[in-house]
Amino acid sequence: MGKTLTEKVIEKHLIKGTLERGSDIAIKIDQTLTQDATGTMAYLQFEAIGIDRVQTELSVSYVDHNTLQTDFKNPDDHRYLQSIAARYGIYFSRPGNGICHQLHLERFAQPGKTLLGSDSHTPTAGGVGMISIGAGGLDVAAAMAGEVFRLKMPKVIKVYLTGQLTDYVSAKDVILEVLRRIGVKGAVNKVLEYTGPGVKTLSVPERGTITNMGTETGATTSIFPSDDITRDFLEAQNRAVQWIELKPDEDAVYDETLEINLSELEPLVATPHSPGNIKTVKELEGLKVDQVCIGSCTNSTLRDLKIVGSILKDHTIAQNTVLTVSPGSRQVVDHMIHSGEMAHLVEAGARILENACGPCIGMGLAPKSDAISLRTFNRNFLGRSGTKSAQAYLVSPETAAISAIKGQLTDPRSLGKMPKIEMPKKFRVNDNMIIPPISEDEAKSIEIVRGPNIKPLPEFNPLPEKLKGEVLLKVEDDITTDHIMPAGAKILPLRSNIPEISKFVFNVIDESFPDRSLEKEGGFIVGGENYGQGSSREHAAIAPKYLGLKAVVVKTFARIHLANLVNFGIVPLTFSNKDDYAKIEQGDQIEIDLTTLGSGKVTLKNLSKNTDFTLTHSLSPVEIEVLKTGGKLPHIKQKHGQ
Ligand code: MIC
Ligand code: SF4
Repeated sequence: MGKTLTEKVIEKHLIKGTLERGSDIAIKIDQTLTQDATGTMAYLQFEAIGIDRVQTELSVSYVDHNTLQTDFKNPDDHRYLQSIAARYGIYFSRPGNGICHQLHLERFAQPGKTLLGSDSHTPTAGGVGMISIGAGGLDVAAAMAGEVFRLKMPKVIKVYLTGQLTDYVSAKDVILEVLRRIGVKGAVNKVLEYTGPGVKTLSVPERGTITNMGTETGATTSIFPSDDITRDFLEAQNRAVQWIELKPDEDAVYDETLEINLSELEPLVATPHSPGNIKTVKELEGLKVDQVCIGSCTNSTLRDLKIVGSILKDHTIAQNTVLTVSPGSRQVVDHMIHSGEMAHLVEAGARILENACGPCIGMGLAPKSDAISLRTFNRNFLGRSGTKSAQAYLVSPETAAISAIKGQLTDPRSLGKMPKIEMPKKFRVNDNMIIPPISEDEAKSIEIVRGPNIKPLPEFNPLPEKLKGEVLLKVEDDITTDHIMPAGAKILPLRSNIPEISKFVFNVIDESFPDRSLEKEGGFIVGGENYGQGSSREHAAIAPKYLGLKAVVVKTFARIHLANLVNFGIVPLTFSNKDDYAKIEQGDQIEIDLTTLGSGKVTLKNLSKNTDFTLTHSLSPVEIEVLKTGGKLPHIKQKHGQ
C-alpha cells in the first residue's frame, strides 16, 4: 500500500510506535525554533534540564514578538536570549531581522526534515515539504536536549488542488476556503497534505501562506510536496544543496479528501472573532474600514508586498483609513528598496513598521474604539488587536490594499487584469543579522545575562490522588489561548515573570479570575469544544497552574494546549457524555478521584449537586506518569538523575 508524504517523513523519524492513526508515537526532531515571547521560558527550562549544548542538527532563536521596548523588560529578554544562544550552540536571529516563520522558510527550512517550534505557526515550513509542528516551550526545550517529541499519529487529509488562481485571488483565499469548509476544529490531530495538479501553480511563499494558516483549522501540521518549484526557491536562497524531491506514492491512502478547484475561488474574508467565520468579500463589500494592517507570518512575503505595491502605486489611502505594513523580513525590505517598489507603499501613505509581529499580536498600532480593522493576519480573536471593542477581519493582501485606498472593503477583482509580478531569480541573501553558534569550548565561558524581569521558574508538586475544590470558571466552545492568557503590549513583556503575568489570566473574560483563584486556593475550569484553540503559549498553562488550577474538564481540547496542560501538571479531562456539561455550574464544589486514571476513566463527584458522572481522557501512559510527577520538567530531571 502506498504512503502519503506525511507518513514518509514521519516514518523516517519514527523512534517509537507505528503509523496507525491515533496511536502514540515518538519522533526525532532535527530542527527547533523559538521566538522571544515563548523562548525565554523555553530556555529557562532548557537550562533547568542541565544539558551542555543543543542536541539537534539546528536550533534557531528568533526575536520578533516583543520588540516594542516600552521599558527595560523586552531588551533585557533579548540579551538573555542572545547569551543563551551563544552558550548552548544556537543560531540567534537579532531583533529587526524579521518574523521567525518567514525567516525560517527563507533560510533554514529543509524538505524531509522535522522541525519543532515554540509557536503555533511553525507549520509554515511545511511549504517546502517539512514536517514542522508547533509545541509548548518545554517540549521544544526537551527536543533541544535530544528528547523525542511525542504525539498522536495524525490522520492525513488529502487537499487535492486543481485549476489555477485567477487574477487578484491568492493563497490567503485558498486557506480561507479550507477554513470555510472544515472550520477551526476540523483538522485537530490531522495533517493537511496538499497534492494535485494545482500544487505546481503555487510558489513556495504562497504555499507558506497556506501551511501557516492551516494552524487555524487545529491541524497538527500542513505539508506540500517538494518539487521543482521548491528547488528553484531553495536555489534562489543559495540553498540548492538542501533540496530533495518528495511526494506521496501514486496509490497513497488518505483518511479524508478535500478537493479545491483554485480557478473557482474568489476573495474571502474571516469575520469577527474567529478565523472560521468565512464570508465572501462580495457579501460584505462596502463595509467602512478604519484600519488596514498588512503583514504577519501569513502574508508579508516579497510576493505579497510586491502585489500590494502594484495596487498602491500612484494612489493615496483613504482619509479615514490607517494603513500599516510590517514586512516579514529584512530580505523582503531589501528587495522592495532596491526595486523601488517600497516607494509605492510610502508614497501612498502606509505607515511602515518594523519587520516583526507587531499589530498581529497587539504589539502597537491598536485600532481605535469600535474600529473595523482589516488584517492580512491569521487570527482575529476578541481583544487580540489590543482594542477589545474593535472588529478584526482577515483578508488577502490584495483585498487589504485596494480596501485601504477605497476606505471600504472592496473586491480586488474590481482592479481588472493583474500586472505580472516579477520575482527575483536570486534573493538578496544577507545573514549578517543571524549570529551562528560558536565552538563548544568557547561557549563554555559565556555568561548568561539575566535582567530583573526574568524570574526563576515556579516549582510544582506531584499530583495528589484526589482533586477537590471549586469550579472557578465555566466557559463555552472555542475558548482560545488569547482568552486564557492574553498577549498585547502590556502583558507580553511579562512572559518571563510568571507571578506577574498570572494576574492577567482570563482577563478578557473575567478580570476577577486570578484573585478568586488564589483566594479559593485553586480549583477547576469547565469548558466546551476545542478548549485552548490558537497559540502554543505554555503561559496559558503555567500561569493558571501558578494560580492553583488543578484540572480542566471540557468537551474537547485543542492539541497544543492539551500537551501544555500535561507538561505543567494540570489534568486534562473530557466529558464521556457531552450532555454532562449542563450538569455542572460555576461555583460548584467538585471532587475527582484520580486513582483510576490509568484505566482511561475517572469519576467526578459534584458535591454541590449531589451527582456524579464519568470523565475520560486521551493520555498515554507516559503522559500519566508526567502528570503524576508534577509535570514534564521534574519528569525529565528525574530521568537525567537530577
Ligand atoms: C500567536 O500568534 O498567537 C503567537 C503569539 O505567535 C503564539 C505564540 C505566543 O503566544 O508567544 C503562537 O501562535 O504560538
Ligand atoms: Fe507573530 Fe502573528 Fe505570526 Fe504569531 S501569528 S508568529 S504573533 S506574526
